[in-house]
Order: sequence, then C-alpha cells, then structure tokens
Amino acid sequence: MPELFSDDFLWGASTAAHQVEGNNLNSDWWLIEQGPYGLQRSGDGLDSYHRFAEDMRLLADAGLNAYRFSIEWARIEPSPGALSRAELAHYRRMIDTAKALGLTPVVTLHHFTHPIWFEEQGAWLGDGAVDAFVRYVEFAAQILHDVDWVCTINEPNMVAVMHGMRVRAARGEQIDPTVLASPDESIGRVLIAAHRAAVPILRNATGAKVGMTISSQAQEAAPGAEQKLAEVRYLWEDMYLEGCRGDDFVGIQAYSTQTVDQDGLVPHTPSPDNTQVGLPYRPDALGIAVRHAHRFLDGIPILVTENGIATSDDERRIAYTREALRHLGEASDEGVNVLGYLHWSALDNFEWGHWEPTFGLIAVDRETFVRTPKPSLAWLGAVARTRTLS
Ligand code: GCO
Repeated sequence: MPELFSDDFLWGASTAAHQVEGNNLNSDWWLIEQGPYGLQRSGDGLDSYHRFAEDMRLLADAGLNAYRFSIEWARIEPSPGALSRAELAHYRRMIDTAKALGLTPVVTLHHFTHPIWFEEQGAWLGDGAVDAFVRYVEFAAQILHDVDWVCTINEPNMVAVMHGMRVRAARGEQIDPTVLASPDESIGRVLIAAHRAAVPILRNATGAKVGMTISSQAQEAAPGAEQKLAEVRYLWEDMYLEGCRGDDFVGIQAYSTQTVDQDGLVPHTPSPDNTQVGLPYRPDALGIAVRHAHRFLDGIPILVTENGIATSDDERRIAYTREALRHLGEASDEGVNVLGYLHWSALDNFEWGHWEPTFGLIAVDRETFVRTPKPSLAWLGAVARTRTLS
C-alpha cells in the first residue's frame, strides 16, 4: 500500500477551549447558554482546563503527533486592556506539555468565544473591534514565540452566521434558531480585517505559520444552478478564502456537503443515515473542500484543521474517517498541498448548546471526568504511525 502523505505530515486531533475547559465564566457563550434559546450549559465542561495533560497524553500515546487547541480571550484579557499573566502562563504550560509529549501544538486564538466586555461593546460590530482583537493578539503573542502553527480566527464565516442571527434577534426580528441564516457580510468583513491585522503581529513575534480556519460546506450545484452556487459560495466561503490570500496556510474544516439550487441552500433530507447533527454522511466532502481551496487560492498549503462525524457508533467514525482520508490522499496525489489532518474531535465535548452529539475519539464521564479512549483513537494513531489506511 502506498504511504499516505509525507513523513512530516501532522496527524492529530482538535478541540476548542469553551467546548472542553469548563467554567468559562467571562465569555459571551456562558451568557448565551443562559439566554432564551433553550440551550444546554457547558458547566464544568470536561474539566480540560485542569486535565489537559491527560488529554494530550492519550493522543500522544495513541501515536498522534499534533494537537490543536484554542486559548481563551475571556480569560487572558478579563477586562479591557488588563492582561492576566496567570492565564497566559496556563496556556504556556499547555504548549510546553504538548511539546514534551511530542505533540506539535496548533494554537487557535479565537474559537467562537469572546469576553463579555467585548460583547457589551457590540462585539464585531462595535467601535474598535479590530483594535481590541489586535491588543489581545499582542498579549497572546508573548507565549507563542516557539509555536509553529497559529490559527487566528476559527470559522469567521460561522461566526458571521451566529453573531448575525443574535444581532437580528436583538433587534426584535423573529429568528428560527434551527435554520442557519447566511453569514452576515458586514460582520464577516470585520473578522477578515481582524485576521489581516493579526498576521503581521504574529509573524513579527513568532516563527509560526499563520492562517485562519474556514468552514467549508463543500457546496455543490444542482443541475443548472452553477451561477447561483457561485453567488452563495461567495457569501459562505469564498469571501473568507479571499481574506486568507498571502497566508502561510489555510485551515480547512469539512464534515458534509451542501447542495445549492436556483433558490439557494437545499435543506438536508432527514434520513437515518444522517449524523447526529443532521448532516448527510458524506466523507467525500473533505476532498471537495480541499480541492476548492487549492484552486481558489492557487495552491496554498492546506492544513485540515477539522473533519469528523457526530455518531454514537465508533465503527462508523472509523469508516467515515478512513474514507475521508482516502479522498484527502487522492486530492494530495493530484497536487493539492496538504500538510496535516487534525480530527474533530479529540474528546466528546460541548457542541455549542448540546451535549448529545459525540464527535470524540475519547469518551468522557462528565461526573467523574474519567476519559475512555474509543477504538477510533487507536485506529487513527495506527494510521499516523504507519501512514497507511488499514
Ligand atoms: C467548528 C467548530 C467546532 C464544532 C464542530 C462540529 O469550528 O465548527 O469549530 O467547534 O464543534 O465543527 O460541529
């Protein structure tokens, strides 16, 4: 069997601070969870704030060589301009721990959450939003000097969806929280400006490759809807890819596909084969996503920063991931420059208001915090060590 990818390929798993840490009390999401949306609460999370070393050790022991995690703005800058040195030191310990275990840290600076004070200033639509983010990035850069991979903002396109829906709800519009609105273009423009402002700061202060991670829906045109696809994909994805031009890499995150017809996004047909979050089972989405980013950004290096499946059936997770990696390997053989594959997620975690969907390679008892690796973790670790899809 031919070997997959190069020997310096990153093989790992991803998490985000708010989804695993617990008690992220100063963040907008802590408030959102208590709002009128009927959401479950993150609470203690998985207590990864204290148990991160155990999480990382499980990944390293399985054979993975990378871990993507995020650092929390709401902890590092608890009030405007106030730097918490203790929290920076906490995240520095995470970097050191990863390195000591042989895991390359891939550090995300903003993964959906921000401080309550930033929310109160209007968040991304407030005056001085980019300046506030830049100040946080300057703080964060103090612990990133020897980190090789930094993602500035995770899925700005999805932030523009969620933040946009909240802004419209606050204005009194009727919003159906189960139907995703299009990304709010004005919010998206601010996020792109924030990313562009962060890149030179990080390049000066660190040796890191710097990029942004984009949610790809692997959109496909229904017959005759090519023009509509181009319009829709611009708002959902291409505008953000455009904002990555000139970066060291782009992070691509793909789970399933999305059909676009003359009227726009076609709702997914309910099916028992859909995943726990209602997405069609489409492991080929990853190949579609990376090929599009490759073409659109003229061969930019690509790091797969998320790919996975919400399922309670771990055999299905393995089957999905095997197929996704096969498609990724084919894209790589065609010339797409793929630098790594970071599975979503390391752990079953807080899926933004819901605990039921399980994306993890590791199960967690939320009362005792005991971690139990699933067969998929050993399987992915073996793929990483042997670079073959057994
Ligand atoms: C994302 C999110 C993750 C989700 C994952 C599964 O970047 O979309 O980063 O936080 O949990 O996508 O839906």
